[in-house]
Amino acid sequence: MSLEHPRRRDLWWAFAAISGLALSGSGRVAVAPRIRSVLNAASSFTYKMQRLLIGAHRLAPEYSEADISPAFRPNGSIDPQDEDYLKLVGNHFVDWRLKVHGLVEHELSLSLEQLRALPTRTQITRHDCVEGWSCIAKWSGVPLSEILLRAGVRPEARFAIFHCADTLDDGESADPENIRYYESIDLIDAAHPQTIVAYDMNGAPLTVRHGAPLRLRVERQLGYKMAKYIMRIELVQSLSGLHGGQGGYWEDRGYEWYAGI
Ligand SMILES: Nc1nc2c(c(=O)[nH]1)N[C@H]1C(S)=C(S)[C@@H](COP(=O)(O)O)O[C@H]1N2
Ligand SMILES: [Mo]
Repeated sequence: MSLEHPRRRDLWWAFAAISGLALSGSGRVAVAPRIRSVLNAASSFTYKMQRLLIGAHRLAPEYSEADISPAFRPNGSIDPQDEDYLKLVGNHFVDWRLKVHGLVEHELSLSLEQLRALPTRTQITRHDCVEGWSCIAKWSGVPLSEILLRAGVRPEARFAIFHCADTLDDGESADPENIRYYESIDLIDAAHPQTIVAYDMNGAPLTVRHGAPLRLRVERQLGYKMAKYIMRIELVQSLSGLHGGQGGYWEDRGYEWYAGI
């Protein structure tokens, strides 16, 4: 019974969402714009069904204040030395803007102040690194769906790419642009209620080691998906034209693109 219930609920949701999509063209059924845009963006019926059936709605566990780890381990880049980033740090990110571009109706350029004025979500979640450690923290930020709603996702878009400020020198690439950290998620995860771009950690602005001024939280996936030092969010149809073509810095080096927990 306990196994059946969520599955049936997801089936109903899939059915409702897809029939809603079919009817929405006639204007008779109002479907939440963010869900409609995600479903429009999915290229095939099979993709829609598969993605919905593995649980578009499932929430990652949330914890209480008492569970917050006393020390949250920083990992990967913790002190980027890129010149453009150091300039932004030097001026307390007053000149930093989040650019939202690619397959959108309206390009956005948002200051931290503007981001803080948008709807907020706070969540206490567990971060699992692929290396085998976990930490719990409280994250506050803007649901990515709220940003995408304002940018307007074009129907061809299927993925959101997060372009980061930090260069990881793997000694292999001659072009520094190829070794800037980047990550991507599909539009189902982009619309998930726990997918936020976070500016606060445990009630204080993000520190540099944890990704200041803005980092992704995509709570149903592993730590390497949680892009820190976000500079741009780009909506694209395909991941193949970008860097190594696998959708992320670590994916280009052999990690799974969908890093489900
Ligand atoms: N820009 C950027 N984002 C990144 C990384 C990185 O090196 N650069 N490392 C990833 C990995 S492997 C993990 S586990 C988490 C670590 O986040 P933390 O430093 O807040 O613990 O960030 C992820 N996001
Ligand atoms: Mo990680």
